[in-house]
Amino acid sequence: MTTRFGFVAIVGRPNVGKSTLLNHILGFKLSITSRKPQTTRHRVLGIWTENECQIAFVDTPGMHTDQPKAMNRVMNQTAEQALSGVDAVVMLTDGKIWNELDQRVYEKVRRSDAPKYWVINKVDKLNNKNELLPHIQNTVETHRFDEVFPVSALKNLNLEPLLGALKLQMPDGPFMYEEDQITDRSERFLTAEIVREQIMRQLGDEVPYETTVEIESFEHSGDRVGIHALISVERDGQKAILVGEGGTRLKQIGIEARKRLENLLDAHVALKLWVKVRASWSNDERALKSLGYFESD
Ligand SMILES: Nc1nc2c(ncn2[C@@H]2O[C@H](COP(=O)(O)OP(=O)(O)OP(=O)(O)O)[C@@H](O)[C@H]2O)c(=O)[nH]1
Ligand SMILES: [Mg+2]
Repeated sequence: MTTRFGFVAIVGRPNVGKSTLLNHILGFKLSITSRKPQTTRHRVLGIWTENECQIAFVDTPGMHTDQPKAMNRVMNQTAEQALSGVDAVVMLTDGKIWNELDQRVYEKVRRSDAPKYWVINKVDKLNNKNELLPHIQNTVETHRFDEVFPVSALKNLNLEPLLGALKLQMPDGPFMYEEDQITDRSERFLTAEIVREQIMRQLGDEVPYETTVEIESFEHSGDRVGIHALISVERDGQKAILVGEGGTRLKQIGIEARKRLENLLDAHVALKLWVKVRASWSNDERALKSLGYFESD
């Protein structure tokens, strides 16, 4: 059997639904999602295998405006680097919107030699799909895409034709991953992400962007997994909000994260969360590196 294997980068500005698209293609909730922009911070590989074709999808942080903070720089770099050496690029936008940030993403996408697919996501929010036609016509006059796919990642609408087009672009070659492998990321990484997802989802805007999660210990014993996770924030006030009155907020984060972890790990999970103040970690290159925020090394 001749097999095919290739990489596909999923790029776009924050919050357009990149991680949701990846999860729905895989049929598995791999990459964390939330209503807040800048949920994804790391490159996450999602591996999709069907019959003779394997595609490694690269989920990326949303490309946003250049901001002085080191972490924003790193997130933008991670997204841009994902464009090199891939066999196809999927650029996502949201409904009828094409704004300045989308344009900035396009400027990067344009430089790639790979086939480029424009995926217009969240079409379930439109009353009438015909509303999209003028938007598509106007945009493709000045932007070069190989094909356009209006989809709803959340509702699994129209994902098959997109996958069909991507499959055709994958070069002949051996699979790079096992057929049942779903990601290149470790259980520890996914565990830290699941805790961070709850922080993104349960807290307002002030805390999550200056929060990071490290797994201090991760121990299997029989059908139980014991996990200690350390949450770092930048200021005392953030710690107080995160912990909540009498520890209620932290407890709720732990409860929700544990449910997802038991699913992921298929085991009973004992999860302990700690919160520590570590001043300005998100603007300190060395701290970022030690926390795993440099993907290119
Ligand atoms: N209505 C609707 N909502 C969607 C769709 N796809 C994603 N969303 C929602 O959009 C929000 C952002 O989704 P994510 O998948 O986290 O977006 P992202 O592009 O990965 O965001 P960043 O990682 O922050 O760049 C979430 O609340 C999703 O549920 C869709 O097809 N329809
Ligand atoms: Mg994401």
